[in-house]
Amino acid sequence: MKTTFLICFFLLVVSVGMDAQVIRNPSFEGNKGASTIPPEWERTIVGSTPDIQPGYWGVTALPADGKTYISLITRGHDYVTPNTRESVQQKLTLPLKKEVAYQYSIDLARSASFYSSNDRFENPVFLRVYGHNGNLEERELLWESKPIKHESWKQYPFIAQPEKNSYQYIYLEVFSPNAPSKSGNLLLDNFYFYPTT
Ligand SMILES: [Ca+2]
Repeated sequence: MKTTFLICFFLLVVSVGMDAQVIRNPSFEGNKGASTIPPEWERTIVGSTPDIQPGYWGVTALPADGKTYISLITRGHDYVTPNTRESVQQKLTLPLKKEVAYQYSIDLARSASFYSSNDRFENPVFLRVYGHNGNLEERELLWESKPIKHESWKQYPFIAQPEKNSYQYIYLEVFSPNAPSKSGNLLLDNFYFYPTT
């Protein structure tokens, strides 16, 4: 019994240590659907309605990892709700600490087809990764991708190092690289944290 307790305690300590900055459900696995979000992830702002793909809005790409992934869109200047964007976030088990460098990678792609009955969302967009503590007005940009034009998955390694504060939330949002903004999409999968210890 004592041995079992010690083993359990050791595993708990190890798991807590290794849990820091680990992304839960990093592969965005969940029940496919429009305007739905995978377990462990949260909606952010009104009008942000990510989808669990493939199978919706003409998106057919196979997952980079597992069975599902998510899509985020921008709505252009000529859309009924113009210049709006989708995003997702996760409250981390332990915060991203100020002035600590965390190594991640994420797989990104663009779907050549992404449409509703009246609109198309097929322009390239880019991803921004932020940290925040519940107030989006005070979020800090940690990394941004280039505009994602390719339709096959590519892995993007990046370093997230908060400079202003420590952050409880990691927040992913897409932007149009154009002015005026255009409607576009981004597919996201396999958001991976690389422990450095
Ligand atoms: Ca996946």
